[in-house]
Amino acid sequence: MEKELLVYIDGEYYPKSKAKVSVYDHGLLYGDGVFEGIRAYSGIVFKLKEHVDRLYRSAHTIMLQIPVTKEEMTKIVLDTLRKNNLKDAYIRLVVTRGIGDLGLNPKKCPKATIIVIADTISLHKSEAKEKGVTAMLSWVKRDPVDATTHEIKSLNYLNSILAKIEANISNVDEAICLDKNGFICEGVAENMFIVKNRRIFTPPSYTGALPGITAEAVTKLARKLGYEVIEKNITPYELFNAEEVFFTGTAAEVVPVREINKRQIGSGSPGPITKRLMEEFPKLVRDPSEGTPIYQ
Ligand code: PXG
Repeated sequence: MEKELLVYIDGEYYPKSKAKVSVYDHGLLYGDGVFEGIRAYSGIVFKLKEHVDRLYRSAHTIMLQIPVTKEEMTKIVLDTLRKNNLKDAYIRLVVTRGIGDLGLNPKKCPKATIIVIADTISLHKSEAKEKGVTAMLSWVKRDPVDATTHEIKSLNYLNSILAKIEANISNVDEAICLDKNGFICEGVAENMFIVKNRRIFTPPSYTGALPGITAEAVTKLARKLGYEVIEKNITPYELFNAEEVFFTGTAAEVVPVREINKRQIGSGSPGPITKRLMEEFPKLVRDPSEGTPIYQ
């Protein structure tokens, strides 16, 4: 039998099948917590520092005291990868408000719960990614930039899940959420970019999108390759008439979009700028200067 993966919970490692949290944990009862989805490629954790920094910013915003320092958290992530002998991995870092009682008052939760899951990830490119994915504009609007905004990477993902359900029942690969003014915001777990006249546009952060770490890395990469990247409000009309549309995200990486609400995007297959970024991205994520080595 294959050895079970080990999951870190509050200072201990448990085999995957025994890794459990209390039913009184406010992460479960109220979605009260924050998380990060991180990837490691060929022994390097891509942008680990940026993910840990964002986790602490999310926690700070919801006044969740993480009981370890950023340095300790970084070591916990690396140790979990080492325990599992992983080089290519998907890492889920979760901090919940911790165990409380059945009232929502966070005062009842004396200590946050820290969970690190490091699992394997298949690196095979899906056919959808090569051809481009289909998407739809969802009726589910992104929350405005107030308490439940996606700028906070919180455990409240019902907004994204509802949009994903619509994509599933409509038989398309992904859903795109608009902001409350009707401008393009982001995918369910991806940021969005469009290409027009060789220039790249992406929605501004005040639409309530998560400030994506992949989006930032891809923006820098695109600028290095000589493309202009501009933050601007994007309308559905501009999206439908873009030459190219692509998503970015830790799980998604760089993914071309070929159809939105049955309108063909550009030529209907991945455009030259998206293809160029998809070509360069695997090199970027394996660049030691862009991440943290697991084994040194
Ligand atoms: N928007 C939202 C709402 C997200 O949740 C992104 C954009 C892309 O951000 P990054 O920093 O990853 O480039 C996300 C990322 C999961 C999972 O397991 C979710 C994300 C990332 C990885 C895994 O659902 N969300």
